[in-house]
Amino acid sequence: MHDKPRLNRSGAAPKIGIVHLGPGAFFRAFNACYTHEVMEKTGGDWGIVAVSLQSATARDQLEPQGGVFTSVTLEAEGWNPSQIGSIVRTFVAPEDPKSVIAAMADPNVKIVSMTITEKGYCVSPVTGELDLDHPDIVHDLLNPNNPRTAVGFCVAALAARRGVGIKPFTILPCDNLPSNGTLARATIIKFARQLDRELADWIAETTTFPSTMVDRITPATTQSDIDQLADLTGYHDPACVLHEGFRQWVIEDDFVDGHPAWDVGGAQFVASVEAHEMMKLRCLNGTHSTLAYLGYLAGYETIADVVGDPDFAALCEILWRDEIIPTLIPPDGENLAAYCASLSKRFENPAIQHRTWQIAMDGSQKLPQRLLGTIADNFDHGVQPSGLTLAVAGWMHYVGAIDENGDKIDVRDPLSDTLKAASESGTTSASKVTAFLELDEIFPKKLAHNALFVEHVTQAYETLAKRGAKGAVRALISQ
Ligand code: CS2
Repeated sequence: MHDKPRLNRSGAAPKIGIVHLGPGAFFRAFNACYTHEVMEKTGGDWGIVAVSLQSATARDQLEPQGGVFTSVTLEAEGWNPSQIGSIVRTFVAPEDPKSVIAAMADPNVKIVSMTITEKGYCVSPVTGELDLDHPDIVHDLLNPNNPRTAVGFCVAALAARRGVGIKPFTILPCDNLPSNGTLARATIIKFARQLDRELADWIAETTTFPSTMVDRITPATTQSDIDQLADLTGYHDPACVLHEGFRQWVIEDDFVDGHPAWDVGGAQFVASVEAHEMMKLRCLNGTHSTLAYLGYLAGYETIADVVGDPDFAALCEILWRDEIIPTLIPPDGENLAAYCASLSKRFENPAIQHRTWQIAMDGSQKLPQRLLGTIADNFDHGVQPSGLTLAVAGWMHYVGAIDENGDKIDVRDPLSDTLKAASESGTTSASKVTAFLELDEIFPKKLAHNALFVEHVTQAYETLAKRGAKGAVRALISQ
């Protein structure tokens, strides 16, 4: 334990105006910082009640220090810490769901935002709709006043607000999913319709669900980070977050009852975020996942380590130039080549210890919007995307949970058992790849039945088996 005093709030906490679901590192490095800055600069009652839907970690880190935490910007000159005071309370939903619903039903709460990761939306990848057979959704439909999911809590709170005649809140998804607002709207209305058609109609008519694009590279905080910060500041702060200086927030301007002036912190309010979302999901997250799987298999610990290998840096350039940028429409004001050049610099940042293992998590939930859509678009335009196909083959090897040295990989994925079984199907690359492609909760049938894709991903899988990730990347960039 530290001999340093615990960080704590000095002065009054802001009045609450936002409930946020998913108080993880990204939320603290992103939403909480923007909102803190708005209140510092322009005031406003935008204090945040943070709600963890599962773990007590964030609550146990934040409550003892009044919700205040340290945001550390990792700059070339070193660490730049600043204290963030926008979080006022932190709840652990399973401990007291009724208090969470009450907090969301408070008439002063105008926004419910969320960073619940891709799997938090309980969407069936096959239908793209709310999965009514998802065990937590089944539970919440049977126990609507004692929910477990973001969908369940939003509908219970909206029902409470409707019941006492107050307007709804705006629901603001902040996860790496295309059209995340549209997705949240569809899932919440579908869930509500199972319970009460009139409630569902009220939500559809009165509630707004703006989509957003969010971007700030934020590695998981380590104990070493906490210790180093304590030495730097003299305070013990287990809730601290470390992140790059870059950040970008593009938000559809569609709010029921106002919003913080996040644009004072550089956020952009637009009519549609679709082009920004596609640019970011494909250019950043697509290459992130590519580097994570192939880089991990090649033995690299962090993204900076991976792009420090010239062959992997060259692979990124090929992906951006030949396989990703051609599938995109540039958002207004953005130059895609320049955007990717800036990504290259961001990935190279040695101060950002962003582990390939962390980014490799939940690939079954990430691949469709980061890689598979881009691959399908390439094929639709007569292009064989060999780099992205190698990335998919790399993922297949990664989820086989044995690395190139024969050591176990700690694969974190909701479908890890299913994926392991697919990797053990038969003894040939073709049989294993076929088993993966039959997983229609990941691979759209059109792509899984594309003979060219099947042929090339099988070849890539075989090349990885024979030559390893470094050999396979070297071969690809030498073509
Ligand atoms: C990363 C993202 O962990 C991952 O999957 O690709 O968290 C990435 O760091 C952010 O989207 C950057 O904005």
